[in-house]
Amino acid sequence: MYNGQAVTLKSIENGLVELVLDAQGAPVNTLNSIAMRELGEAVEIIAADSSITGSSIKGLLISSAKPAFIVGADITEFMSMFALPDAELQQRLAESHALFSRIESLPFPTLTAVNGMALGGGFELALSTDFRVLTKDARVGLPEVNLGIYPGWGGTVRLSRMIDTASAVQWMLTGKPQKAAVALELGVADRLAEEGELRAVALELLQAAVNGEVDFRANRQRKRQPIQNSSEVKAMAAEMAKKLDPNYPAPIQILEIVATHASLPFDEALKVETEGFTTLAKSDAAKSLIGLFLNDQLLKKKARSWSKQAAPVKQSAVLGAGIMGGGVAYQSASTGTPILMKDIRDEALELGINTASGLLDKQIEKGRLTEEAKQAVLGGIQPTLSYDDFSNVDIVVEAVVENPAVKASVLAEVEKSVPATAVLASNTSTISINQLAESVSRPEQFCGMHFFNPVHLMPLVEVIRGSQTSDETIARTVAYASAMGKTPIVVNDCPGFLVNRILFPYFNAFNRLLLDGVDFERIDRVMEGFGWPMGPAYLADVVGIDTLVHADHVMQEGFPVRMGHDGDVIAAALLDAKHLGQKNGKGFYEYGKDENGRRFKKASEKAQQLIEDRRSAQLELTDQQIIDRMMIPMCLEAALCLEDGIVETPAEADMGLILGLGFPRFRGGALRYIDTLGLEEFARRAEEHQSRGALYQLTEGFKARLAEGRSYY
Ligand code: T1G
Repeated sequence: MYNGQAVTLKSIENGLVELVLDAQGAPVNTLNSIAMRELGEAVEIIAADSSITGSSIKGLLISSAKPAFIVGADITEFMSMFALPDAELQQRLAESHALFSRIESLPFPTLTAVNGMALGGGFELALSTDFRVLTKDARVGLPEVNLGIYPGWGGTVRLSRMIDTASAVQWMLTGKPQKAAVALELGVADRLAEEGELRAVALELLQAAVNGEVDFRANRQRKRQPIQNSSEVKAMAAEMAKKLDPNYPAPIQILEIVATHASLPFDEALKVETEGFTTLAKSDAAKSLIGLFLNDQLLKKKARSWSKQAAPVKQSAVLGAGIMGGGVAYQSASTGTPILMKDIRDEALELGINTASGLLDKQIEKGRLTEEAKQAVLGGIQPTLSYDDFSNVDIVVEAVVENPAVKASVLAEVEKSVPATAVLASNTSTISINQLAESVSRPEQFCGMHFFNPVHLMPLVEVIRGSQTSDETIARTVAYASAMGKTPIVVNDCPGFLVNRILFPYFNAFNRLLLDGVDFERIDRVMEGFGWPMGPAYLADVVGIDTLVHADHVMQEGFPVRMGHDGDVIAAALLDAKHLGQKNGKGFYEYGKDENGRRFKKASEKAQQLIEDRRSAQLELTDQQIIDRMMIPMCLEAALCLEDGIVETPAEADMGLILGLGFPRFRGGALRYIDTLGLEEFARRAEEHQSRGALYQLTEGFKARLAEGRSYY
């Protein structure tokens, strides 16, 4: 009947026809323009045939020939539509609505068989049929909110009329794939089937509907009726909207349009959905969030490419059982790579094992792990005080104290005990990889492997290439990081590597603002309003003032012009006053518990006084000027890291900041932020603050881009 590149229509048993999604040459089925066109053509054939009296077609089954049903619209292609004028974008959406409504008005029962995943537009297609049968391990959902948009092909209307509206709103607000059992319980799935029985169960239900044993028209009516308790929906939506972050417009819009179209007839409700969609599609947040999805795909591709070249890592080892070493041991063992955990003191080893055990207990409490699995993971960590068992180790992560001499001696020592092919990787956060490479006899097999604290939560691992590091070493280290469930980014050696190098101009700018008389509580409020999880003063307390001062010296030596000599005047003064930050309860803020045991954080008068004693100006700045003063040095350093070849792509630079620092996702990263402002506007703002030091100097590469109008994405 119809054979396309992505869609096949064939006649099966008893007057049933089947639409099979199977995008040729693609890893997954997406509803790209080819698939949508072919779906339309195939549905037209069905509709034309069924309009003829005595048509043989009695029912329609939609299925997939791939391991997953459909993962959604093709994001890259769909995003390109966002540049269209509103009216044209709305017209495109209306065409998709028309296709789904065409399916919904066929004169016989229709059913979708879902295997694997039905997400976004794929799930919206499934919602347009009368019935849905899912495999028990299938997942369905509407993840569009993660992209800064919302379902644009009728999902906000159909789902909120097929299940209770509160659940429908939760599905759309969280964007999470939902279990098949939940879909069945809520009524958006009609049957569940074992993996190998999906087709049989689907055809049985479809045949029952064809035979009139199940009323398919009732399902259609349910979708087309306005929501009964629409006034309660409006009240619920208004209440929920108050708790949402205004920096992310999509969840707010979802609540608004569901509340608006709840009481409307079906076709008018679709129009409300379409009108609201175009506003969101053009938002900066949508551009940034879709950009992050595409960045993530790039990082996955690069990690897969490295991993393909890598020799396997069957046995690893970590030197140092402290917070980082214990975290590496836990992460390695809990993702299936057995690891030796070496230290020089029994107590340290005990602490490392207890840390891992505590993390596993938390997994058990959450019902994600059994006691037996916990023991298996702990069995994958072999504590040791010697190198005796290092003869079959494939990679060693050095995570001893942040002291160059100690690291150098430990690396030289362990190298004698491991196979000649083993990789040595240092978890150092501030010491030059090239410098440490001088302590080993096989520098080509040495690199950096910088985890972020806490290791089990922070996704990023910087894999740092020294000047002599071989590709094999990088490949093996990337493969091991990926096997640990981490996101590796390969960077070249320089002070601070990628993330800390970009972070320090931000801290230096903060220091400059304090000396210019701006209050640190206000700076924190402004930067948290910008979207950072913590303002710079709070972040400094969490990182640790001593750590900050130490790292700042490394950055000052590395980049004397930009990273200034007054970069840490305030932090050094806090350190002198024994204000170490959260670790000893006082830094910029004081931390403790009040008489009711409630934690408090309040500005430290001592900190305020020592800042006042060092203040050299009293500038009156607007909030936007504070944001510019903080963000411009960070963005320029990211630009410089790209120009200096520390990182290969804007995507990797931005993902490093998102994953390593918690850079606000809706802003997409430092280089995305420059693009959002526009290079000219960014340059104008940098010019405004030139007098506050070299941190605001435009880089040569930036100037070239500015002259050519070449954005970062
Ligand atoms: N568009 C294009 N390619 C996609 C894609 C998509 N939506 N989803 C996955 N891919 C590709 C991906 O690039 C990779 O390709 C391969 O599939 C495997 O992906 C109108 C507007 C589905 C959970 O947001 O969340 O529908 O690199 O490596 O880890 O209302 O991909 O192998 O060449 O990530 O197993 C809504 C996005 C779209 C789902 C699978 N849908 N995708 O994860 O594999 S908007 C989504 C994912 C929409 C409508 C709206 C994940 C996954 P390659 P992968 P995975």
